[in-house]
Amino acid sequence: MIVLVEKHPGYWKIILNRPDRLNALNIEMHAALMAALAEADADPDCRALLVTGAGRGFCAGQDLGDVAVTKDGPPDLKDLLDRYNGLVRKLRGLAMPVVCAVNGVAAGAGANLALACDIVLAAKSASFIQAFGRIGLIPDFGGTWVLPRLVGMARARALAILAEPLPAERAAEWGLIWRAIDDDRLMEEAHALATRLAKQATIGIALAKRALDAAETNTFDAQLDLERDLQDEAGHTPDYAEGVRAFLEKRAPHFTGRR
Ligand code: LHQ
Repeated sequence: MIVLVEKHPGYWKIILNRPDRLNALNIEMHAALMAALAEADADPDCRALLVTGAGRGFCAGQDLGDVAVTKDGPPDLKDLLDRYNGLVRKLRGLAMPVVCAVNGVAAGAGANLALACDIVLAAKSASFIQAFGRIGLIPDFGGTWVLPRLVGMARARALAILAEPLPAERAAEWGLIWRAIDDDRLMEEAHALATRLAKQATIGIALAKRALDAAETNTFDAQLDLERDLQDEAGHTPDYAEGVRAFLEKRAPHFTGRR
């Protein structure tokens, strides 16, 4: 299986599984990943995702073996990018938290796949490479959008133009990712985080994600209105009632993630 899905209590672990190619993305992997995301999305018992890679790499981006220029000219990159865009839109739009455990090198679309997730943990030995420039391409999979927002335009430009590896610890210092973790602790910590998220107020988290995404383009005034509307929606969830009740009763809440 090119993408493995492990079902844990409350969350699914999605593993990119082409370790001999450093989990480079091909059409089959795109389809499998998209199917796994859609299935997770449709399962109310799946309240968080954990995405990682098999073997020593996280994901080396597009499989370059599939996109070589032939005597007939370049492949249809527009068509390919439509696929990429569908996948990253699906991932970012998921109404649940997505943790990424970057277990090794994340290059090209592989780096931006990780950066599309909500909370990115990386092994200290891992690195992020905007490798596109090395082959004459531009950062895609949302890279040109997300990079300047995460690390500022000066660093985004240097990352895109120089295409040098950014080690995980530096990526955490720069705010590109949440945390760099000792290699031998990465998966344990990632599972602990997914377990914790699977017990949180899922709808509230989904609404917070929506608000943060909208903030990228909204005016302050428009964002205040959106916060009012989404807060109203959150305030009507059973998890809000339970959260306040548990606080007042001085006990831990039991959230269901249901409407
Ligand atoms: C690979 C790949 C790979 C195939 C490692 N493909 N085999 C969108 C639309 C349209 C067109 C193109 O792209 C895009 C988006 C993109 O993602 S563009 C960017 C594509 N990715 C890259 O340019 C990265 C290419 N890979 C690398 O630069 C290196 O492999 C890195 C720095 C990731 C890792 O280096 P090493 O740790 O030294 O490993 P390696 O290079 O020895 O790779 C291990 C094997 O994996 C090797 O095969 P082999 O048969 O020699 O063992 C590589 O050929 C293969 N591999 N990346 N993207």
